[in-house]
Amino acid sequence: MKRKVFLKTLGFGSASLLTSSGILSSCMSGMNHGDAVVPQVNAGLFINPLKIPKTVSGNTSLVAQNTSEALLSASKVNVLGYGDGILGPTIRVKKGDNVNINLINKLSDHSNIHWHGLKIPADMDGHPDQMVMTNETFNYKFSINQQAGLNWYHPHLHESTAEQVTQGLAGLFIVESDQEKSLALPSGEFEVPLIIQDKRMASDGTIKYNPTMMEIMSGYLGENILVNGTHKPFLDVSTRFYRFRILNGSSARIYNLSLSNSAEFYVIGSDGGILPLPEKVKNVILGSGERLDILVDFSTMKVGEMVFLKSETFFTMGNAQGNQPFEIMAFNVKRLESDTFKLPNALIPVPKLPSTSNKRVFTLIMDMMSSEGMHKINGKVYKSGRIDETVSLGSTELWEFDNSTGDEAHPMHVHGVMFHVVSRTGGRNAILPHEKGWKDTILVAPGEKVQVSMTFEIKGKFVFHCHNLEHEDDGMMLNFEVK
Ligand SMILES: [Cu+2]
Repeated sequence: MKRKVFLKTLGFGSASLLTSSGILSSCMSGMNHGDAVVPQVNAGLFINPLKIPKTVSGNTSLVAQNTSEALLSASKVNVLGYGDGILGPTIRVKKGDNVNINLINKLSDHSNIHWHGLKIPADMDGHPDQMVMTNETFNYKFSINQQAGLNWYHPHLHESTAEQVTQGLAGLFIVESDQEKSLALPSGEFEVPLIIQDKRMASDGTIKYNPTMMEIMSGYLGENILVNGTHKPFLDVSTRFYRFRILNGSSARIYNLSLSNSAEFYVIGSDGGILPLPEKVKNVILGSGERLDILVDFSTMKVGEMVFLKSETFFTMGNAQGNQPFEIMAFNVKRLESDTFKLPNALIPVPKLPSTSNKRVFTLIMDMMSSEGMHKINGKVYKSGRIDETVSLGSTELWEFDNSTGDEAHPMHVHGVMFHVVSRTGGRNAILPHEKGWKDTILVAPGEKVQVSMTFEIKGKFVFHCHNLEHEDDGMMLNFEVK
């Protein structure tokens, strides 16, 4: 919700806000995460076949529009999408390809597209200043000069990204390469995209987005978990390896992904591509905007068995998150199949970045008395046109996200680069298995300081921000210019 709209619902005009801080503070006193009403994820049977978004090339048109989809029942409800139904197609390109995509905006509001994870020119990146108005078309044209990986696309508007994404505007953007092909990873029907999103819904399935002030702080969590727009989905699998390409496309919800039979699985990639080595894990905590590339070996399971992808509890990400374990989707082991796939010992080497002592520190705070947004980076909320940081083209820098005094998790995303995670101190105190490759979004838990290192190869104006979309819309975003 736009802050000015939110203030109206509290009964304050923005003009009266500065003089009514006493009223505002008494209204908010005692408000903390412990008070946040966190909806419990609904139980139910996993009876809906998993929908798979259609795949298109990098020469296409995306029509952002009002459309409809059956979500909770057989009857369709209004949603947003980049075509017919919720979400958008999976765009699949190869390293070296030229991409030419028209965004046709048929929404009643302005929109744009941010290509999350793509290293492309600043004027194609979907900066919040680059709006595509109703009934206008924008031609996104760029070439793909990066390693294979799972990226995604979504609107990027200051103050209303969360609403458009939650209503359905998001899709996957997969980059392939010959190097990746040489690994002979499971492909075709054995490579399955999973866009995990939580939604708050009316009983007919209509998606609701109207966060309260507490939810702007804690994140707007939904009681329904959808995968690729499918509620309570199942997938029939055979006794072999599958590759799952997972996006946490939720506005705020963090998942602690695991398998219900406690089986180990292999992380082979994260935001920016394939890891140097497969990492055997039992669970991965994934924040909003982060991606995960995993291999699951169903040959260890019996035909007739059902195993769930689930989210376990966790207690490291603030009081609103992780309180409840829940199932996300079911895998029905249906067919016996021999598998020729062998897990490689090594995957794709990740080049080292030059070491650097150029360091910037970004302190993440929440300021409930703020007359602007509550979520601040170095004491500031987002302001269009103000350049907050200037970076030299070609330089390598260390950026530290300091959440040591915070009590909410912040998945911090930097546009226009891929970074390496250099250190995490406090909190979980480690670089986690899925953080050992290229990343563009890093989950910074309460109590943590995380340092990332990156080389700025593209000039122009970009943003970096928290990918908890309620926090982002509240202003937790700054501009930086590379020149
Ligand atoms: Cu945040």
